[in-house]
Amino acid sequence: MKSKHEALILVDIQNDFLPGGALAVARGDEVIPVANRCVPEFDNVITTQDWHPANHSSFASQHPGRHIGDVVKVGDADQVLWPDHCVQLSEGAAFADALEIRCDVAIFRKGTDPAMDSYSGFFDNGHKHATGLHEYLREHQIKRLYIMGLATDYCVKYTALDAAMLNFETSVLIDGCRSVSQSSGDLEDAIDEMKAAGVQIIHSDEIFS
Ligand code: VGL
Ligand code: ZN
Repeated sequence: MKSKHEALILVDIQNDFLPGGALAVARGDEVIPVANRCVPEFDNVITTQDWHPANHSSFASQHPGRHIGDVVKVGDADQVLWPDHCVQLSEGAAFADALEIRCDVAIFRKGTDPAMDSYSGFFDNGHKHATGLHEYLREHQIKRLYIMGLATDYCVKYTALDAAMLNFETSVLIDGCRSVSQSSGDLEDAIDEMKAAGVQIIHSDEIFS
């Protein structure tokens, strides 16, 4: 059992990121049994939930003539265009059915502003608006974070980078993550970037030792 100063953050384990979903991550369903093994070890379990309005500016459908995967300017920011996904209240936005989370889990929703995307569970991509996760962790005197979920190279990475920047001792449970990118180089880059920021990359078995 982990101490009360430690928390598990389950990033975006939602139907649309699973095989068959709108923004399917290859083998994304494989993170679920890892999460289900880890959850009982923690007093503090937090989930993030990608939670977009139907007209979200990260959706290629909102940019006539542009395609999924294109990068466009939204305001000052570069925005990768995605298929419509995780629309508020849709089945795709719901947590995976097989995910065994207790009713006391804290949920932080992100990507709710139509004009700004939010990969991190802490801040939007412009670092202007906070989700409340940082305050929540401070109030609960959490010092150490274990992060896993979907996707390694987007929401897991940016959540972990912000966690480290905010001075949490941060570990990513890498066997509990899957990446959007199909090219192994991009995944390696994401891992290197997290390590360089002081994030530990560990296997979930290590939390049981
Ligand atoms: C994510 C792309 C768009 C993620 C969310 O959860 O990694 N990726 N929205
Ligand atoms: Zn999204």
